[in-house]
Parts: sequence; C-alpha cells; structure tokens
Amino acid sequence: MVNICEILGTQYPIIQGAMAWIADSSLAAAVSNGGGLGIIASGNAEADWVRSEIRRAKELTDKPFGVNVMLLSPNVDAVMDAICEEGVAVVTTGAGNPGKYIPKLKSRGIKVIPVVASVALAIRVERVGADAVIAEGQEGGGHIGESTTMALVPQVVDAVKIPVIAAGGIGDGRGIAAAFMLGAKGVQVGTRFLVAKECTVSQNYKDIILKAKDTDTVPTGRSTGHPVRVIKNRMAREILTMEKHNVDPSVIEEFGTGKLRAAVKDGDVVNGSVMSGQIAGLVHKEQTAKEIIEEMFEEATAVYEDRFTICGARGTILRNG
Ligand code: TUI
Repeated sequence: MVNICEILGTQYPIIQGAMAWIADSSLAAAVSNGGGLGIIASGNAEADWVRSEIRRAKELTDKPFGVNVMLLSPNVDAVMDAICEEGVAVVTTGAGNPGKYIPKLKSRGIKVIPVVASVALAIRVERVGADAVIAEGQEGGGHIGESTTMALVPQVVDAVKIPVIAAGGIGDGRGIAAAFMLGAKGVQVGTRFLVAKECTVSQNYKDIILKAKDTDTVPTGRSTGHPVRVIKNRMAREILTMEKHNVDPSVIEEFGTGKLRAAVKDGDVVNGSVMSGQIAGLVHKEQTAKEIIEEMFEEATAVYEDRFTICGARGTILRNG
C-alpha cells in the first residue's frame, strides 16, 4: 500500500477541506506550509479566479497544494482546463462523479482524489484511475451525503484498494486516531481550518463557529436533492419552514443563491448561509494552520499511545476501557 503522504507530497496525512468562497490561496498556502495539503476551493467561481489563485498560492508556498472542483458548478469544464494549464499537485472533487475528467488530469501528472459519499461511487472512481478517495460522512459541513463517517469509512475501505481519506466530523487528534482505526490512511479537515488565522472568511463567521454548540448545525435543502449542512440561523430556519410546507425545490434553490457569499464576505451570519460541520462545537480557538496541524497530530499520537499503554498491552482495550 502506497503511503498517502507520498501521494500528497506532504509531511502529515491531512488535507484541508474545500470550502467554497472561503478556501483561497491564503488558507491553502498556509496549510501546505504547515505540513498538510492546502486546497483552493473553486466552488462556482470563474476559471480566471481559479487561475489567479493558483498563481498566488505558488508565490506563497513552494509545497504541493491542490484545487477542489465542485462538479455542480456551471464552470466545471473551464475550471478543469485552467487547472491543467496552470498545473497543481492534486485535484479533489465534490458533489458528483468526476470520471470523465480523470484521464486528462492524470495525463498532466495531477493526482485525482474524489470525495465520495457512497461505496458505489468509490468503486467507480477507483476503476477509472482515482489515486485515493475521500469518504465524507454527513457530519461534514456544506454539501453532504446520507451516511455517517463511522459507517461509511470502513465500508469504503473494504471496497477499494486505493487509500481512503476520512472526512466529516474530524476536528482534533481523537478524530484522527478514530479515522485511522476505521482503516483510513489520512484525514480531511474543514471546519477547524475555518478559524485558522490565515483563513480570510469574515470575523462574524469565525465567531459563530467558535461559539457553536454540538447541536447548532442542521442539514437544509434535502428536498432539492442537494442537502447542505449549515449553522441553524434565521436563513436555515426559513429554508426548513419552506421544506415543511413543500415549497417547490427550485424556489428553495433560488432562495439560497448568494447566501454563502453574504456570510463569508459581508459577515451576514443571520441571513447568510454559514456552512459548518457538526464538529464546530469543539473548535474553540483561532490558531495558525501550522499550529492546528501540529496540535492535532501530537494529540492523535498521544491518544493512540495512551489507549494501548494504559491497558498494559495491545488488545486489552475492550477489557480495560
Ligand atoms: O462538495 C462538498 N461540499 C460542498 S460543495 C458546496 S457548494 C454547493 N452549494 C450548494 C449546493 C451544492 C453545493 C458546499 N459544500 N463535499 C463533497 C461531497 N461530495 N459531499 C458529498 C458529495 C457527493 C455526493 C453525491 C459526491 C458524489 C455524489 O454522488 C455522485 C454520484 O454520481 O453518485
């Protein structure tokens, strides 16, 4: 089995989650400089924005970084072309099946790591050449599938030979250790990087994440076929009310347009869409991306060693708690 750090070209087996409107070259370069794989999230952005962010990231880091392509974007084809022309180490994809783009990316030496929410898609992308998969459970923020991380990760691990990276609900070293226990070879972390010092999201957005409790997020838009986990604010409640009254999904989609931008750029965390994972409740402090990565892996190592040494010997974990 290939070491995931060799595939990513990183010191630590961690990918920064792609957060549309949020994850720009500033955050991506900081994560890469901190030893992880930084990701520029292209979301619905124009190809020219993606191109200039790739160029800026190359000025900010000499380490590998990646771009996430959101497959529901109307600009997917142009964004893929820009990525191939500019050249990056890794492409991650979300919200769809990237199969038809994989040969072109791979021919440019770009590693392809799709986010999957099911075993079926993991098998399909492995067959067409994916280098690894990110199995993302519904604890994650933004667009989500149905399965939880706990249920999805081991089932994907059993179904494919390529390395599996766990995502959704991982916010500290305990989460990393747990993901490895499920068979993952790496982790993707989004919500905790939202409050990184180098993350350019509005301070209001950061403050909401820092104050959030365990029950403060909710999936909205299930009726539209594109469920999105957000902080339960006025906007989320309005969408949930519309869904309860069977409002036409296209009206709900239309209502959601521009709401993420409002929260990220204008700091409107009341009427805007504050996408966040369920793990926000344990994100308490702003740190640099490097501090976040180092703290998480120190903690993961300590947790792992603790669990086994307290019990005296490997294998006694169940008897001794
Ligand atoms: O893509 C994400 N998270 C995102 S994208 C985004 S922007 C957006 N805004 C409004 C509506 C939709 C998107 C905000 N957050 N995460 C990766 C992810 N991919 N999670 C789940 C999936 C997924 C779901 C179904 C991937 C594939 C899939 O099925 C495809 C198939 O053909 O089976």
